[in-house]
Amino acid sequence: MTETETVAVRKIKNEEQFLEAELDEVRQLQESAKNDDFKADIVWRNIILFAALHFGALVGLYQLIFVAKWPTVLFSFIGWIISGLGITAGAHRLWAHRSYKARWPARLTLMLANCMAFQNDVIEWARDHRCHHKWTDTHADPHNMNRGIFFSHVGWLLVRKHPEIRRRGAKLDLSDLFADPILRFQRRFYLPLVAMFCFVIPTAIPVYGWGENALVSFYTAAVFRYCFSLHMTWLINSAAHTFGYRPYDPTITPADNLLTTIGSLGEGGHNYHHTFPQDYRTSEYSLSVNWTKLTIDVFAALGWVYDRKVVADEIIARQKAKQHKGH
Ligand code: ST9
Ligand code: ZN
Ligand code: ZN
Repeated sequence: MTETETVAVRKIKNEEQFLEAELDEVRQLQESAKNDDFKADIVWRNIILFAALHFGALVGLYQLIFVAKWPTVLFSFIGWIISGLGITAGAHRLWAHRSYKARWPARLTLMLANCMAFQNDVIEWARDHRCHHKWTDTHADPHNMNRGIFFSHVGWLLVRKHPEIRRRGAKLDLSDLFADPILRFQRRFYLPLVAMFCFVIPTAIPVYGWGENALVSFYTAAVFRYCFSLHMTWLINSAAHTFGYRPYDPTITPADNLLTTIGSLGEGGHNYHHTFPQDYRTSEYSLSVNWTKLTIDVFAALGWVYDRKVVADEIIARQKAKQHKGH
């Protein structure tokens, strides 16, 4: 064996050992997640704020059905799409997974849409999401499914985080996120940006655009739209980790689910996504309702984004076939 070959073999062996150690760590975490008696500290401030938000959203739903002018209804619908894209195309596919590259006009647009979604700044969102993928269903996963469907849906936002999240999360490399001046700007001015893009502007447009009553506008286009979009997002952590098909890896909780795909603008191919997180489509199925993919493709046609990563069809087919061997 030549020296270069020996070095290459040693490198592969090191990598194998490293991967084995990582797997062991995840297995240990999964075991401890199943049987321990960790008690979480309730954050009453969040419970009160979310209760108020849901009360406001019910008022908004009533007004949307019985009171609001039809352009306000349409505008609330568009608000769900725009803010949703700030999460799906922005925080999720671009920043958390780096599944494509974006020039500044796309990053700025997505950052502002993301402020409309008000789901924590992108750096915090992507940090939690990287934890979710690396340590899925363990105590280091912020919305660990083993703590129940309510916890993974919203409960995780109502209690202090498990110390394992902070401990393991501190090891993540977030340098790419902090290197983006648009994300540093968002983090620095997050609350005023959210106030403007999630509440003030969505309330003002119906009022000045077509003479909607200001309160009706606030409850429908801001409060209801915000609360609805939150649930559509949270369903990916709860429903799409519970119900559906698991063609790519039957051993994990994430599942492919058409209903959550519709509500989340194309994010419900969750078994696929956890198997191939680097694919900018986040799903190879139900592409017809994958509005996020469509948007990224339109951005690409404008020259705003490039280098969209996809997993080759043969690899997808092989992965699927592997699961059905012997069944
Ligand atoms: C919201 C987010 O709703 C929803 C995300 C859903 C994700 C879904 C993913 C699915 C795929 C994509 C599908 C998209 C579909 C979209 C469809 C759209 C139509 N690593 O948090 P703190 C450290 S947000 C490393 O205060 P507590 C760190 O040092 C809703 N370190 O912990 C941190 O300090 P800093 C609106 C971490 O005190 C420090 O700990 N927002 C990590 O335990 C303290 O952090 C809210 O409601 C980590 N992962 O409080 C706010 N995490 O940040 C809710 C923390 O300065 N949040 N550290 O570096 C809170 O109030 C609090 O976070 C808490 C925990 C009470 C939950
Ligand atoms: Zn997931
Ligand atoms: Zn993801």
